[in-house]
Amino acid sequence: MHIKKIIFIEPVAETLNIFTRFKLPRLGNILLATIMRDLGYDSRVCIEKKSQILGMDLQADLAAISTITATALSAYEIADHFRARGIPVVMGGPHVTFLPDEALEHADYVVRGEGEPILPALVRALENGTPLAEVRGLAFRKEGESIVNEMGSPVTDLNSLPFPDFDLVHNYRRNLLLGRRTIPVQTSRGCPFNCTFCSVTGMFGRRYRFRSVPNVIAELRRYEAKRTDVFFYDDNFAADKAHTKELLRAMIDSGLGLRWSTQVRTDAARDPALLDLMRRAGCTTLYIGFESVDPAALKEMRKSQTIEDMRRAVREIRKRGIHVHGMFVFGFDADTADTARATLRFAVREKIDTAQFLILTPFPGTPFYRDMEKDRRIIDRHWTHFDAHHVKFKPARLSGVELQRAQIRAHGRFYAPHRVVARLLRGKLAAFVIGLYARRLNRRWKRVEHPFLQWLKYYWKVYQ
Ligand code: B12
Ligand code: SF4
Repeated sequence: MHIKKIIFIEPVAETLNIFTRFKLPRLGNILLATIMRDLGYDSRVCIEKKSQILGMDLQADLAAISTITATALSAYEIADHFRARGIPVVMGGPHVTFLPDEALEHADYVVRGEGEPILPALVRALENGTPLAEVRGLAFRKEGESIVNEMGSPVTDLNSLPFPDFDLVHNYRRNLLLGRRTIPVQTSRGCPFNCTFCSVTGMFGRRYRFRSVPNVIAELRRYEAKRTDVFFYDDNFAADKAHTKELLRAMIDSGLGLRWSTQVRTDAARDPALLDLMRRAGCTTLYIGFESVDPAALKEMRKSQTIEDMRRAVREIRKRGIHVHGMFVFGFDADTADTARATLRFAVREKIDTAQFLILTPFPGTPFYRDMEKDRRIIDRHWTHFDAHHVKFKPARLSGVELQRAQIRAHGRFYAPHRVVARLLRGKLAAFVIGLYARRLNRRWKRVEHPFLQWLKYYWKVYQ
């Protein structure tokens, strides 16, 4: 097979969530496109809604499609569309990594795990006609049967990866908000923890790997502070505190002046010096997975965090003028309607600036998925709704409708008009603006998702 042009595609989620307005792409496809461009292939990346992609006349010798669970059905339709035009399709990402057989109904090849070593090996094998069975991390079909090769190893030297070239993304420049755009930068992969609902460790492993400080600084120098905000895509930015401090000091010394945000665990706040450095290095927002205020639920999900850790984190971070975005999850076996009420009370009392109340979702590749699968508690596989905003499993102590309502109510109350205004009066302009946006989004979500709520009620009546 002769391959010259590769089109990389990531379908944008079809459902509404708080990030709908902010076009943040996942980095995988952009990195892979950069690698293939550097190897001499004509690479382009297209991150659009399915309808737009299907309407574009995209020509290529290979379509490389990325997907998470919520975008899997769109990705499959796009794959079918390319294959119908005689263009072979390779898929990758956390959904197909764990469900390669399902994906092979739509794709010719599936790459499982980190794609950087695997995609070039696949393309080489296709061009040279060498056996696909030798490409580790690959799944493919042979004489109608799926062959799933042994998993490949994760990238050991993250410094060996190129800096992602965002100019390869179709229309990326239009992603401006008030004249600025957010650039994703990943400085580490993997997480030493192993929360039951999270697919990060299954995908990237528990060994925490990071790029060297000079390597990260060299990438940051490419971005202009006047027009760019950075979002560090690390799952746990401060997993190795000594290394994180070294990076933060280098950011301060280099005088880059970039504003940035990232995700950390509450344990980052046990180290005041780390938080001070974060502030000085330009941190504006920390996204924290608080998950639950119920110690039984925290234990059930193996979060390794206490309520005191959570309180300390909010207090210490807010004290330094950094915006706290809290993420909570409802639906653990320990949860009742009271848990949702207690969570809301915590979020309001501790003055968390903005919050998301998500629904526990069985994502393939997680221990929670395996448990729900074993106990036949997954309702259906309409993957588009696996976006942490829809109930897709049978909770233990609530009905599906009660769980969904608890989540809707928590959002409604957290973003009640008097609370949104109170945040403005405390001088939290960003929390106020996001609050207004979240209120509008809530109303829209309830309108758009009315049929889903009706269906959920019907399902519980008929099948329970
Ligand atoms: C940044 C981020 C976001 C951003 C932007 C993401 C987006 N546009 O989807 C924001 C904050 C908006 C977000 C939101 C959500 N996210 Co998010 N997010 C991430 C995060 C932290 C980093 C993504 C990233 O760039 N990773 C780094 C790159 C290198 O990895 P990658 O893109 O997956 O690519 C590698 C491989 O997957 C593979 N690969 C990927 N694509 C392809 C394609 C081909 C052809 C090949 C060969 C290989 C390949 O090779 C790549 C290189 O190694 C990941 C966790 C993680 N570490 O990945 C979660 C993650 C992707 N998010 C997740 C979830 C659940 C969500 C939400 C649904 C819930 C929420 N938290 O609100 C929403 C909805 C998003 C949506 N699109 O609908 C889950 C997805 C699980 C799943 N199976 O679906 C993840 C994995 C985290 C987790 N806890 O499990 N997210
Ligand atoms: S939820 Fe966060 S701390 Fe837990 S395993 Fe996933 S990335 Fe690590």
